[in-house]
Amino acid sequence: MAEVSRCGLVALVGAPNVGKSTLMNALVGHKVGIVSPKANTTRVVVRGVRQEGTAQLVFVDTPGLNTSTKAFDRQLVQQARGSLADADVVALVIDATRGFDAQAKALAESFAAKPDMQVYVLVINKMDKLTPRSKVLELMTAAQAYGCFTEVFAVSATKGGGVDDIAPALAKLLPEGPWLFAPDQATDMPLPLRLAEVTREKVMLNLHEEVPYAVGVVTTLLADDEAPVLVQQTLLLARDAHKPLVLGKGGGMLKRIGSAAREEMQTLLGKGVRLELQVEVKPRWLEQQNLLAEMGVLNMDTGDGDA
Ligand SMILES: Nc1nc2c(ncn2[C@@H]2O[C@H](COP(=O)(O)OP(=O)(O)OP(=O)(O)O)[C@@H](O)[C@H]2O)c(=O)[nH]1
Ligand SMILES: [Mg+2]
Repeated sequence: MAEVSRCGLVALVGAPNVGKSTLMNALVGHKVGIVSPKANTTRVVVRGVRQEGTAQLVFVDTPGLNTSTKAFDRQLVQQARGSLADADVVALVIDATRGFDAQAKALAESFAAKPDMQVYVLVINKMDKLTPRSKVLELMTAAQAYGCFTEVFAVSATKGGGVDDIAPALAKLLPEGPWLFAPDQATDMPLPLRLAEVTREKVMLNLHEEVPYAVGVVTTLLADDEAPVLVQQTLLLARDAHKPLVLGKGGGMLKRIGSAAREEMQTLLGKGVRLELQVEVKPRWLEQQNLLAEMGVLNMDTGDGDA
């Protein structure tokens, strides 16, 4: 007898920096979401697809939930909460070394208050950093006490340990239904946005303190019928004072960002890329809805973030 097809959304939620995007990339087997050591790297809700037997798991990586009151950060949190509400399975990701910190605790308590509303699982990530490893037992006991987690996984998203157990277990929890994506599609993120995110990751990795958070990246031209593929992007800066830092001495910083981004774009596209970056100071870009939508921070279809 043929097995039924299953398909569902698995939202990865949690505090900033716990490794949600790294985990999603490991689960999908492709780099679809950007990663950096800095908190609040993800600004865009990214979907990544994985086939597991007859099931299609659609992972939804979300911006880390934080308690910032800044309008821009609130929009990110709203996006993350929207994805959480739509999901068939909610995977709370925690950092093993931080355990149930205030953010994770608040989420776990909210799940425990409505245990039948969705299926909840817990992913204890960064196990490679936990010493002694036996400390995980305390976390497992704490998880059990919430009474809402159907499964608990202890993994290392960077080293790979335990990650392979997640998809088969989650596949069984998904509802029956037709697949939403073509089997070879890793993400539904539009290519111009995906390429802008590649550059933003290099911005996050190379610039420091408040500067990278005030930079937005927009792809203004993508000519993929040309060889090499031509990509033009604009880095939007919120402050004039950031310009010398983003450009660097003799333009060196921008060159470094550009060449790292170009290299990754070539790997992604499997073709040569010519990347042209320009920098524009646009003090209010963080409030401009059209720019935010272009960067995927706002979902135009649902009008999210209008508040
Ligand atoms: N040691 C170790 N580091 C990890 C692991 N998973 C992720 N990291 C690192 O943790 C940092 C944050 O990873 P991200 O995947 O960007 O975290 P995130 O939860 O998506 O963060 P936000 O998007 O800011 O909410 C990066 O430096 C990762 O390399 C892990 O299993 N072990
Ligand atoms: Mg992330």
